[in-house]
Amino acid sequence: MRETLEKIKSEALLALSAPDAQIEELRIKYLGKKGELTAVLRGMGKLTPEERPVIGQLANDVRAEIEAKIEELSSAAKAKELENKLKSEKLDVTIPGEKTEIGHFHPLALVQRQLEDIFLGMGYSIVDGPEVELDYYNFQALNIPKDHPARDTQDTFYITENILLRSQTSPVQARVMEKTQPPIKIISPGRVYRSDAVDATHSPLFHQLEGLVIDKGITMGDLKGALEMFAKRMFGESTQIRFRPHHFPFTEPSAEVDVSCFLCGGKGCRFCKGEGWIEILGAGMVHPNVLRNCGIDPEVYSGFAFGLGVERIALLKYHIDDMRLLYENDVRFLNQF
Ligand code: 2NL
Repeated sequence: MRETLEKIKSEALLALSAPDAQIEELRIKYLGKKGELTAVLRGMGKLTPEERPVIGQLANDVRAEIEAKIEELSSAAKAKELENKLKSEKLDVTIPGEKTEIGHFHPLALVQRQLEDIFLGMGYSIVDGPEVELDYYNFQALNIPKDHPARDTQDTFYITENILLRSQTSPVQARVMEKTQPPIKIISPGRVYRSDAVDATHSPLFHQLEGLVIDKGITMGDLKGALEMFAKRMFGESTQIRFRPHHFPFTEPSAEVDVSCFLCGGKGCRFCKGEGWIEILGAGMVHPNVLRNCGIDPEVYSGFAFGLGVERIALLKYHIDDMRLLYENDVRFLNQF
Protein backbone atom coordinates (compact mmCIF):
# COMPACT_ATOMS: atom_id res chain seq x y z
CA MET A 1 0.00 0.00 0.00
CA ARG A 2 2.87 2.29 0.82
CA GLU A 3 4.22 1.68 -2.68
CA THR A 4 0.82 2.42 -4.22
CA LEU A 5 0.69 5.76 -2.37
CA GLU A 6 4.23 6.68 -3.44
CA LYS A 7 3.33 5.79 -6.99
CA ILE A 8 0.18 7.91 -6.94
CA LYS A 9 2.21 10.81 -5.55
CA SER A 10 4.98 10.67 -8.11
CA GLU A 11 2.58 10.09 -11.01
CA ALA A 12 0.35 12.97 -9.94
CA LEU A 13 3.24 15.39 -9.44
CA LEU A 14 4.72 14.41 -12.79
CA ALA A 15 1.40 14.82 -14.60
CA LEU A 16 0.85 18.20 -12.93
CA SER A 17 4.26 19.49 -13.95
CA ALA A 18 3.56 18.94 -17.66
CA PRO A 19 3.31 22.36 -19.35
CA ASP A 20 -0.16 21.61 -20.75
CA ALA A 21 -1.46 19.93 -17.56
CA GLN A 22 -5.27 19.96 -17.28
CA ILE A 23 -5.37 20.80 -13.60
CA GLU A 24 -9.05 20.23 -12.92
CA GLU A 25 -9.06 16.86 -14.69
CA LEU A 26 -6.00 15.74 -12.75
CA ARG A 27 -7.52 16.88 -9.45
CA ILE A 28 -10.56 14.67 -10.12
CA LYS A 29 -8.37 11.78 -11.28
CA TYR A 30 -6.21 11.74 -8.11
CA LEU A 31 -8.19 13.42 -5.34
CA GLY A 32 -11.85 13.10 -6.49
CA LYS A 33 -14.46 10.87 -4.85
CA LYS A 34 -13.80 8.16 -7.42
CA GLY A 35 -10.12 9.07 -7.60
CA GLU A 36 -7.09 6.91 -7.02
CA LEU A 37 -6.24 8.19 -3.57
CA THR A 38 -9.82 7.64 -2.34
CA ALA A 39 -9.67 4.08 -3.64
CA VAL A 40 -6.54 3.44 -1.55
CA LEU A 41 -8.13 4.93 1.58
CA ARG A 42 -11.15 2.67 1.11
CA GLY A 43 -8.83 -0.34 1.33
CA MET A 44 -7.46 0.81 4.73
CA GLY A 45 -9.89 -1.52 6.52
CA LYS A 46 -7.78 -4.48 5.51
CA LEU A 47 -4.70 -3.16 7.29
CA THR A 48 -3.51 -4.22 10.70
CA PRO A 49 -4.10 -1.80 13.61
CA GLU A 50 -0.34 -1.05 13.65
CA GLU A 51 -0.14 -0.24 9.96
CA ARG A 52 -3.33 1.84 9.84
CA PRO A 53 -2.08 5.15 11.43
CA VAL A 54 1.19 4.99 9.52
CA ILE A 55 -0.48 4.48 6.17
CA GLY A 56 -3.20 7.02 7.12
CA GLN A 57 -0.55 9.61 7.86
CA LEU A 58 1.21 8.86 4.61
CA ALA A 59 -2.06 9.11 2.62
CA ASN A 60 -2.77 12.51 4.20
CA ASP A 61 0.74 13.70 3.39
CA VAL A 62 0.35 12.58 -0.24
CA ARG A 63 -3.05 14.34 -0.49
CA ALA A 64 -1.60 17.52 1.05
CA GLU A 65 1.32 17.53 -1.33
CA ILE A 66 -0.84 17.05 -4.42
CA GLU A 67 -3.29 19.72 -3.19
CA ALA A 68 -0.43 22.15 -2.60
CA LYS A 69 0.86 21.60 -6.12
CA ILE A 70 -2.64 22.11 -7.58
CA GLU A 71 -3.11 25.27 -5.53
CA GLU A 72 0.22 26.60 -6.71
CA LEU A 73 -0.60 25.89 -10.37
CA SER A 74 -4.10 27.33 -10.31
CA SER A 75 -3.05 30.55 -8.59
CA ALA A 76 -0.29 30.92 -11.15
CA ALA A 77 -2.85 30.37 -13.93
CA LYS A 78 -5.18 32.96 -12.37
CA ALA A 79 -2.34 35.47 -12.13
CA LYS A 80 -1.44 34.82 -15.75
CA GLU A 81 -5.07 35.28 -16.81
CA LEU A 82 -5.30 38.59 -14.92
CA GLU A 83 -2.06 39.78 -16.45
CA ASN A 84 -3.34 38.95 -19.96
CA LYS A 85 -6.61 40.71 -19.25
CA LEU A 86 -4.84 43.83 -18.00
CA LYS A 87 -2.61 43.82 -21.07
CA SER A 88 -5.39 43.36 -23.61
CA GLU A 89 -7.84 45.75 -21.92
CA LYS A 90 -5.30 48.46 -21.24
CA LEU A 91 -6.86 51.94 -21.21
CA ASP A 92 -4.60 54.64 -22.60
CA VAL A 93 -5.80 57.80 -20.92
CA THR A 94 -3.41 59.87 -23.05
CA ILE A 95 -5.22 59.08 -26.35
CA PRO A 96 -6.97 62.29 -27.49
CA GLY A 97 -10.75 62.10 -26.93
CA GLU A 98 -13.25 61.92 -29.76
CA LYS A 99 -14.72 65.38 -30.27
CA THR A 100 -18.46 65.65 -29.68
CA GLU A 101 -20.12 68.43 -31.59
CA ILE A 102 -22.06 70.63 -29.19
CA GLY A 103 -24.86 72.75 -30.60
CA HIS A 104 -25.34 76.42 -29.89
CA PHE A 105 -27.95 79.11 -30.25
CA HIS A 106 -29.06 80.20 -33.70
CA PRO A 107 -28.17 83.86 -34.45
CA LEU A 108 -31.89 84.75 -34.36
CA ALA A 109 -32.24 83.15 -30.93
CA LEU A 110 -29.12 85.00 -29.75
CA VAL A 111 -30.55 88.34 -30.85
CA GLN A 112 -34.00 87.60 -29.41
CA ARG A 113 -32.41 86.73 -26.06
CA GLN A 114 -30.32 89.87 -26.10
CA LEU A 115 -33.43 91.96 -26.82
CA GLU A 116 -35.33 90.18 -24.06
CA ASP A 117 -32.47 90.74 -21.59
CA ILE A 118 -32.42 94.47 -22.33
CA PHE A 119 -36.18 94.86 -21.78
CA LEU A 120 -36.22 92.56 -18.74
CA GLY A 121 -33.53 94.87 -17.33
CA MET A 122 -35.88 97.81 -17.91
CA GLY A 123 -38.70 96.14 -15.96
CA TYR A 124 -40.73 94.59 -18.77
CA SER A 125 -42.30 91.12 -18.52
CA ILE A 126 -42.28 88.65 -21.42
CA VAL A 127 -45.66 87.36 -22.62
CA ASP A 128 -46.55 84.60 -25.09
CA GLY A 129 -49.66 83.91 -27.09
CA PRO A 130 -51.08 81.79 -29.91
CA GLU A 131 -49.59 81.86 -33.41
CA VAL A 132 -52.93 80.67 -34.80
CA GLU A 133 -55.04 83.67 -33.91
CA LEU A 134 -58.51 85.09 -34.32
CA ASP A 135 -58.97 87.80 -36.93
CA TYR A 136 -60.46 89.82 -34.08
CA TYR A 137 -57.27 90.00 -31.98
CA ASN A 138 -54.89 90.26 -34.92
CA PHE A 139 -56.80 93.04 -36.71
CA GLN A 140 -60.16 94.26 -35.41
CA ALA A 141 -59.14 94.92 -31.79
CA LEU A 142 -56.11 96.80 -33.15
CA ASN A 143 -58.24 99.25 -35.10
CA ILE A 144 -57.93 97.40 -38.41
CA PRO A 145 -61.50 96.54 -39.50
CA LYS A 146 -62.24 94.08 -42.32
CA ASP A 147 -62.07 96.64 -45.14
CA HIS A 148 -58.99 98.54 -43.88
CA PRO A 149 -56.11 99.03 -46.40
CA ALA A 150 -53.56 97.89 -43.77
CA ARG A 151 -54.95 94.37 -44.35
CA ASP A 152 -53.06 94.39 -47.68
CA THR A 153 -49.63 95.22 -46.23
CA GLN A 154 -50.19 92.65 -43.49
CA ASP A 155 -51.75 89.96 -45.70
CA THR A 156 -51.33 86.65 -43.95
CA PHE A 157 -52.45 83.00 -44.15
CA TYR A 158 -56.05 82.20 -43.32
CA ILE A 159 -57.20 78.98 -41.70
CA THR A 160 -60.85 80.03 -41.99
CA GLU A 161 -62.42 83.42 -42.60
CA ASN A 162 -61.92 84.36 -38.95
CA ILE A 163 -58.87 82.30 -37.98
CA LEU A 164 -55.40 83.13 -39.31
CA LEU A 165 -51.66 82.94 -38.65
CA ARG A 166 -50.86 86.12 -36.69
CA SER A 167 -49.20 88.83 -38.82
CA GLN A 168 -47.78 90.62 -35.75
CA THR A 169 -47.42 89.86 -32.03
CA SER A 170 -49.77 92.70 -31.00
CA PRO A 171 -52.70 90.27 -30.57
CA VAL A 172 -50.77 88.83 -27.59
CA GLN A 173 -50.79 92.30 -26.06
CA ALA A 174 -54.45 92.91 -26.93
CA ARG A 175 -55.27 89.73 -24.99
CA VAL A 176 -53.26 90.97 -21.99
CA MET A 177 -55.04 94.36 -22.03
CA GLU A 178 -58.41 92.61 -22.19
CA LYS A 179 -57.59 90.58 -19.07
CA THR A 180 -55.56 93.06 -16.99
CA GLN A 181 -56.04 96.64 -15.93
CA PRO A 182 -52.93 98.91 -16.10
CA PRO A 183 -50.18 99.34 -15.19
CA ILE A 184 -49.00 97.09 -18.04
CA LYS A 185 -45.37 96.80 -19.09
CA ILE A 186 -44.76 93.88 -21.42
CA ILE A 187 -42.89 92.64 -24.46
CA SER A 188 -44.17 89.93 -26.79
CA PRO A 189 -41.48 88.26 -28.91
CA GLY A 190 -42.33 85.50 -31.36
CA ARG A 191 -43.03 84.13 -34.82
CA VAL A 192 -45.28 86.05 -37.17
CA TYR A 193 -46.50 85.33 -40.69
CA ARG A 194 -47.09 87.35 -43.84
CA SER A 195 -48.05 86.29 -47.32
CA ASP A 196 -44.76 87.59 -48.78
CA ALA A 197 -42.49 86.09 -51.44
CA VAL A 198 -39.00 85.14 -50.25
CA ASP A 199 -36.17 87.55 -51.08
CA ALA A 200 -33.15 89.09 -49.33
CA THR A 201 -35.36 91.11 -46.96
CA HIS A 202 -38.69 89.21 -46.88
CA SER A 203 -39.89 85.86 -45.60
CA PRO A 204 -43.40 84.47 -45.03
CA LEU A 205 -42.29 83.57 -41.49
CA PHE A 206 -40.26 85.99 -39.43
CA HIS A 207 -39.90 87.17 -35.83
CA GLN A 208 -41.13 90.27 -34.12
CA LEU A 209 -40.74 91.76 -30.71
CA GLU A 210 -43.38 94.24 -29.65
CA GLY A 211 -43.54 96.27 -26.47
CA LEU A 212 -46.46 97.86 -24.66
CA VAL A 213 -46.54 100.22 -21.68
CA ILE A 214 -49.84 101.51 -20.29
CA ASP A 215 -50.44 103.55 -17.17
CA LYS A 216 -51.85 106.89 -16.06
CA GLY A 217 -49.98 109.81 -17.63
CA ILE A 218 -47.75 107.89 -20.08
CA THR A 219 -46.51 110.29 -22.79
CA MET A 220 -44.46 110.37 -25.96
CA GLY A 221 -41.58 111.47 -23.71
CA ASP A 222 -41.74 108.09 -21.94
CA LEU A 223 -41.65 106.36 -25.33
CA LYS A 224 -38.59 108.34 -26.40
CA GLY A 225 -36.82 107.67 -23.11
CA ALA A 226 -37.54 103.94 -23.29
CA LEU A 227 -36.39 103.62 -26.91
CA GLU A 228 -33.29 105.71 -26.32
CA MET A 229 -32.26 103.49 -23.42
CA PHE A 230 -32.94 100.40 -25.54
CA ALA A 231 -30.92 101.79 -28.49
CA LYS A 232 -27.92 102.62 -26.30
CA ARG A 233 -27.93 99.17 -24.68
CA MET A 234 -28.33 97.42 -28.03
CA PHE A 235 -26.03 99.47 -30.28
CA GLY A 236 -23.69 101.26 -27.86
CA GLU A 237 -23.77 104.18 -25.41
CA SER A 238 -23.07 106.84 -28.06
CA THR A 239 -26.15 105.84 -30.11
CA GLN A 240 -28.75 108.54 -30.77
CA ILE A 241 -32.34 108.05 -31.92
CA ARG A 242 -34.54 109.95 -34.35
CA PHE A 243 -38.34 109.88 -34.79
CA ARG A 244 -39.89 110.34 -38.24
CA PRO A 245 -43.68 110.83 -38.50
CA HIS A 246 -45.47 107.75 -39.82
CA HIS A 247 -48.87 106.07 -39.76
CA PHE A 248 -49.98 102.86 -38.09
CA PRO A 249 -53.67 102.12 -37.54
CA PHE A 250 -53.06 101.07 -33.90
CA THR A 251 -51.05 104.09 -32.75
CA GLU A 252 -51.62 107.87 -32.92
CA PRO A 253 -49.32 109.66 -33.29
CA SER A 254 -47.03 107.10 -34.93
CA ALA A 255 -43.36 107.20 -35.85
CA GLU A 256 -40.63 105.26 -37.51
CA VAL A 257 -37.52 105.25 -35.36
CA ASP A 258 -33.92 105.38 -36.58
CA VAL A 259 -30.65 104.92 -34.68
CA SER A 260 -27.47 106.79 -35.55
CA CYS A 261 -25.25 104.48 -37.61
CA PHE A 262 -23.20 102.40 -35.17
CA LEU A 263 -20.38 102.01 -37.70
CA CYS A 264 -19.74 105.63 -38.75
CA GLY A 265 -21.38 107.33 -35.78
CA GLY A 266 -23.74 109.26 -38.06
CA LYS A 267 -21.31 110.72 -40.58
CA GLY A 268 -22.57 108.51 -43.38
CA CYS A 269 -20.91 105.33 -44.68
CA ARG A 270 -21.63 102.41 -47.00
CA PHE A 271 -23.37 100.52 -44.20
CA CYS A 272 -25.99 103.27 -43.64
CA LYS A 273 -25.96 104.13 -47.37
CA GLY A 274 -24.63 107.59 -46.64
CA GLU A 275 -27.61 108.41 -44.43
CA GLY A 276 -25.95 108.36 -41.00
CA TRP A 277 -29.21 106.78 -39.72
CA ILE A 278 -30.60 103.24 -39.76
CA GLU A 279 -34.30 102.42 -39.34
CA ILE A 280 -34.88 99.86 -36.60
CA LEU A 281 -38.51 99.98 -35.46
CA GLY A 282 -41.99 101.47 -35.54
CA ALA A 283 -43.72 102.99 -32.53
CA GLY A 284 -46.40 105.35 -31.28
CA MET A 285 -48.97 106.19 -28.63
CA VAL A 286 -51.62 103.47 -28.40
CA HIS A 287 -54.72 104.55 -30.34
CA PRO A 288 -57.71 105.33 -28.06
CA ASN A 289 -59.85 102.94 -30.13
CA VAL A 290 -57.42 100.11 -29.32
CA LEU A 291 -57.55 100.87 -25.59
CA ARG A 292 -61.36 101.00 -25.71
CA ASN A 293 -61.60 97.76 -27.72
CA CYS A 294 -59.54 96.05 -25.02
CA GLY A 295 -61.54 97.39 -22.09
CA ILE A 296 -59.18 100.17 -20.98
CA ASP A 297 -60.57 103.70 -20.54
CA PRO A 298 -58.56 106.11 -22.76
CA GLU A 299 -59.77 109.02 -20.60
CA VAL A 300 -57.92 107.49 -17.63
CA TYR A 301 -54.99 105.66 -19.18
CA SER A 302 -52.55 106.22 -22.00
CA GLY A 303 -49.68 104.16 -23.30
CA PHE A 304 -47.05 103.62 -25.93
CA ALA A 305 -46.22 100.64 -28.11
CA PHE A 306 -43.44 99.66 -30.45
CA GLY A 307 -42.59 96.81 -32.75
CA LEU A 308 -39.35 95.62 -34.28
CA GLY A 309 -38.27 92.82 -36.60
CA VAL A 310 -35.79 90.44 -34.94
CA GLU A 311 -34.34 89.42 -38.33
CA ARG A 312 -33.70 93.05 -39.23
CA ILE A 313 -31.77 93.60 -35.98
CA ALA A 314 -29.80 90.37 -36.53
CA LEU A 315 -28.85 91.38 -40.11
CA LEU A 316 -27.66 94.76 -38.84
CA LYS A 317 -25.80 93.42 -35.84
CA TYR A 318 -23.92 90.70 -37.74
CA HIS A 319 -23.61 92.56 -41.07
CA ILE A 320 -25.55 89.89 -42.94
CA ASP A 321 -26.82 91.02 -46.34
CA ASP A 322 -29.40 88.33 -47.04
CA MET A 323 -32.15 87.20 -44.67
CA ARG A 324 -32.35 83.77 -46.34
CA LEU A 325 -29.05 82.81 -44.68
CA LEU A 326 -30.93 82.83 -41.37
CA TYR A 327 -33.32 80.09 -42.51
CA GLU A 328 -31.18 77.80 -44.66
CA ASN A 329 -29.38 76.26 -41.66
CA ASP A 330 -26.12 75.81 -43.53
CA VAL A 331 -23.67 74.87 -40.74
CA ARG A 332 -20.87 76.79 -42.47
CA PHE A 333 -22.96 79.87 -41.80
CA LEU A 334 -24.28 78.90 -38.36
CA ASN A 335 -20.84 77.92 -37.03
CA GLN A 336 -19.79 81.55 -37.23
CA PHE A 337 -21.98 82.55 -34.29
C1 2NL B 1 -44.25 97.99 -37.27
C2 2NL B 1 -43.95 98.37 -35.92
C3 2NL B 1 -45.57 98.53 -34.21
C4 2NL B 1 -47.12 98.45 -32.44
C5 2NL B 1 -46.30 97.81 -33.32
C6 2NL B 1 -48.98 97.98 -30.92
C7 2NL B 1 -49.54 97.02 -30.13
C8 2NL B 1 -50.67 97.30 -29.46
C9 2NL B 1 -51.23 98.53 -29.55
C10 2NL B 1 -50.63 99.45 -30.33
CL1 2NL B 1 -51.40 96.12 -28.52
N1 2NL B 1 -49.51 99.18 -31.01
N2 2NL B 1 -47.85 97.65 -31.58
C11 2NL B 1 -47.16 99.82 -32.45
C12 2NL B 1 -46.41 100.54 -33.35
C13 2NL B 1 -45.61 99.89 -34.26
O1 2NL B 1 -44.81 97.77 -35.04
O2 2NL B 1 -43.50 98.28 -38.15
N3 2NL B 1 -45.41 97.35 -37.42
C14 2NL B 1 -45.99 97.04 -38.65
